[in-house]
Amino acid sequence: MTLTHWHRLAACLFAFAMQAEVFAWDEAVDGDLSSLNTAPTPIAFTTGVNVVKGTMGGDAGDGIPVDRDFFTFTLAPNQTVTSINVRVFGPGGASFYAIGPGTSINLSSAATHLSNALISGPGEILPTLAAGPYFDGTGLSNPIGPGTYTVWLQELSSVVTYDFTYTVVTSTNAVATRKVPAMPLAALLALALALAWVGGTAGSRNDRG
Ligand SMILES: [Ca+2]
Repeated sequence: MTLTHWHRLAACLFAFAMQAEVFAWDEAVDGDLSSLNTAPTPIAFTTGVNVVKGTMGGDAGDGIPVDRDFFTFTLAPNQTVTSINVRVFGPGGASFYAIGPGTSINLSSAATHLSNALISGPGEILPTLAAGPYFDGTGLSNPIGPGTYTVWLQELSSVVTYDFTYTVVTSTNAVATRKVPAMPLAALLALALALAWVGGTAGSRNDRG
């Protein structure tokens, strides 16, 4: 295998690793997310695409309690969230999504939220959240920076099935990616030249012996 082939293989493996999905939380497997805004379920996100899926909401008037879903996640100092993509959301309506700072979120005052929005169906929502809250809020950056956050999902008029992905980027990977074209190639060429020189020297000695 030539050096070019090795580089192509490494690039493919890196791309695969970056796109790999992780089921960060699947209610069908991991259980219902917390319904308490003061004790959200902690979810450990990893670098790459983190899937959070489940159901929430309730049918107003039929006696079924509303299932609000709350979870919290933490981004390390070198991590950001670059995408919040809604892949499944139905039945479509105008469900409430909010994100706030810390390990709880206020149900009675949206002024303490970073941002919030009404979700009607699939699509990327981070730009919408970053553009400004639907109700009062202090603002959310895009990408979302390091820190701890709590998410609140709520629908009052129907039971909603949802599937979100949260894409986490770790900056050490970004730095490594930028260095790939220059450093490893130069190092490998130097190593190849050194091995060729050593091999040539050894060959010369054997010839003399
Ligand atoms: Ca739920």
